[in-house]
Amino acid sequence: MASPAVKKAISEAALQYQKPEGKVFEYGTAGFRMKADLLNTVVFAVGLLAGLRSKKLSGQWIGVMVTASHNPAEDNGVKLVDPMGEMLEAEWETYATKLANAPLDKIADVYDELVKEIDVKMTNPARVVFARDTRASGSRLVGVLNAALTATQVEFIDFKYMTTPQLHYVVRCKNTLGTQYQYGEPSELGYYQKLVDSFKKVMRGVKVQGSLTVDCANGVGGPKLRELIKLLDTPLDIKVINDDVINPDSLNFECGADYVKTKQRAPPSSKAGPLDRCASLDGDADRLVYYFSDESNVFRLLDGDRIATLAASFIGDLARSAGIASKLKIGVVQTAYANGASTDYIEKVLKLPIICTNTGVKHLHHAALRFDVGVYFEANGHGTVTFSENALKAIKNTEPQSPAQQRALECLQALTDLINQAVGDALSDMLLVEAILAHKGWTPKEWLGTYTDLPLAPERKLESPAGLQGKIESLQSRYHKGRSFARASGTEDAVRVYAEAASRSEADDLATRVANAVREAGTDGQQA
Ligand code: 16G
Ligand code: MG
Repeated sequence: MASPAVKKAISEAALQYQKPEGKVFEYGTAGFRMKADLLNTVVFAVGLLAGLRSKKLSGQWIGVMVTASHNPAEDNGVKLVDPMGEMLEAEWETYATKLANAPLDKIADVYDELVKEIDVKMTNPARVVFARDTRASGSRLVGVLNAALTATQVEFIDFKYMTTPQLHYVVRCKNTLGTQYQYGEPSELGYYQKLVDSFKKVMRGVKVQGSLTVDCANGVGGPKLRELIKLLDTPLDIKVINDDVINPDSLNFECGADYVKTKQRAPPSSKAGPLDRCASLDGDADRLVYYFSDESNVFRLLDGDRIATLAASFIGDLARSAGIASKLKIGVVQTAYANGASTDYIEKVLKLPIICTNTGVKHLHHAALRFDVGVYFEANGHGTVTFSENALKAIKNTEPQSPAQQRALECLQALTDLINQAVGDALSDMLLVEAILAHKGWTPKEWLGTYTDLPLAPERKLESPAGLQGKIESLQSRYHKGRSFARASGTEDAVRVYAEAASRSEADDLATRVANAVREAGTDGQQA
């Protein structure tokens, strides 16, 4: 039971805020995300829950990230990070939803009911770390978070501005400190140091060709990338663009990974020449896509599917050179958004098993843990590689019989540090891609040449219910290599329609027909 003093403190603190009328909140794939001015009471509830989660887990550190990722500048959001840097356990999403919807004059009672329902030992310590992206509303929301944590007597550390993956890293470091699994120093500097040291080890004896232009979405990734570059005194020529965090409206505006992926074009601000490597981060730097324009100035995208195939092929080759391939189960995790050509390539050329999961990092991450080396990426650029304990042991304990084997083992070892295993991380993924391209001696054109994407139609958004699988399947069977699906968005009030086929016109046609079928099934659906 919560003490009367704590309940009183919660009630008093809560009354400073006003709950938006008639709004129902739901903790979804991206936590809570909406217009920033609606978020005060939601953030307050998340602060209360973070403390409870920590107490429930015997005082382990829990993270709270205030960000709305690739959304427009006027939005914001908040999500919880579990002790190993993973997404909040699914069952707790419902508790978050419950607290966020509690009327303010009852919130202390709902808190107390949750304490009983979850069976939280209130005498346990509670510890929380939090950070935010560069949105103007962030400081107000962090103030609200502070009020909730103070009311419930939670120990906390404010890490100020951080990328989402940096906060995940810090949470994992805090909870592994002093153990044999210590993940790194729990500080921003510790994060850079780990990346820089491991990148140098991976890069021993190889050189990066040409330069890389990185579009930072005018978000928190910009200043953080600049910090990283300062410490990376290697011959990596990185040109930073779209790193304006002063003008609040520039965030994600005509730039960033989401813009590039959905519009299938480079940000207008990009000055890169033909065949130059380019990359875009999203607003909180947990998504990464690459691209370039070819000799005919045609835009070429290298998205999450491409990063997955690149990483899987490289790690597979290294495992073979290191003589440990037979000990490791390497696999790839994708969602239905993965281009069919990438799936074919992984199965037929790389000969690796694939797991297909629902959209959302938590689903991919959990599936990846079923492999010794689990490469997971969403097509939109969220992803990373996980290494099992068995993999880490095999890499560490194998006695090399030749210099080549030794080099492969060293490289794998360094990769386990370079890759952020807590969560997908655009900065870490970027160094991974740069290292692999350098090892392979590949230009982006050679990377693109590994297979040919099936054409896809631009995504359709509809406001009506899904659930038309049979109809969709019969429609897609009429097209050569046709594949389509519709799903309810977890971040917007919309249904998304995806379609690919052997040619662009067939993909467009299929998308239109599926969209119509969804619309007919809906009440008053309309294309957005
Ligand atoms: C969230 C998810 C992302 C997913 C996207 C789908 C995380 C950290 N983020 O941004 O993985 O691709 O939602 O959005 O899990 P949608 O449901 O609106 O299509
Ligand atoms: Mg993001």
